[in-house]
Amino acid sequence: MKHRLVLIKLGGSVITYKEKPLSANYKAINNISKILSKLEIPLIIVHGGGSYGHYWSVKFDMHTKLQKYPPRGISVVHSSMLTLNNIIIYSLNKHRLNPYGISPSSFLITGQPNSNKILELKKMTKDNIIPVTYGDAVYIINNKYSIVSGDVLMSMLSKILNPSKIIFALNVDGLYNNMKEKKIIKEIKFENPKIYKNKQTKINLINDTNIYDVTGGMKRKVEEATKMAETGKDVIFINGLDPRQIQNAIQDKNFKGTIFKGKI
Ligand code: IP8
Repeated sequence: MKHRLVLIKLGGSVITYKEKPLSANYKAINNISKILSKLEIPLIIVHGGGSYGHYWSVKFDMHTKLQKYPPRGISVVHSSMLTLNNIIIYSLNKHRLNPYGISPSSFLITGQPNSNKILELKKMTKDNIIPVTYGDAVYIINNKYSIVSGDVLMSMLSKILNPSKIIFALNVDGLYNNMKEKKIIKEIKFENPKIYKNKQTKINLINDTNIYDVTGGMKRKVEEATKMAETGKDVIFINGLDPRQIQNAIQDKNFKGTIFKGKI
């Protein structure tokens, strides 16, 4: 097996029903597991909070800002993320893959990525293991905590692991040109960082339909994708509810979605 690492983020809106507290989309999770089980590719999965982590974060008024939060909130947010992580692990296992749940606290020190710990994840993929990490409530410093988004973890991991593919599985087909026409923007080129950033800012305002999201929804994803593209990596947005698109994107086939072309 050629060692081409794929880093994939399963969005909370794909793996859960975001409007319904604590409800996993088992069908979507199983469909994704099924597709992944056919691919035989070294993989690291990051997943979002959806109606698990975000639901409790909103209840306890917790967000990405570094501050002291109620211990009950920290515990309940984390516990709900463990539950969701376990649902994904169970599904991947059922499809005879070898997932391994990893708390982001195990590779973050004072909120910063620890390279050695992160490099271990890549080493694990060589043993046919799939590390599965997630956005979470994380201890940062001086008894202050923060909700760390899975999107931010994607940037951190990609910087250190240099994956061959970076994929965000969303509940939409990609970035729309506008909400009226809903035409998918196929490619966003990084010709000129300034134009590129302006383009992003405009796009940011589009297709953010999340009712509750403490980490920034689509806007955050676009920001993180832009950061990754800035380091020369292509980033792909596809619809995770249509897992064939995940397969197509991973196997270099035509896919329906948006590609942020990395800066050359
Ligand atoms: O859904 C946030 O992760 P995201 C996780 O990837 C929590 O932004 C705990 C809300």
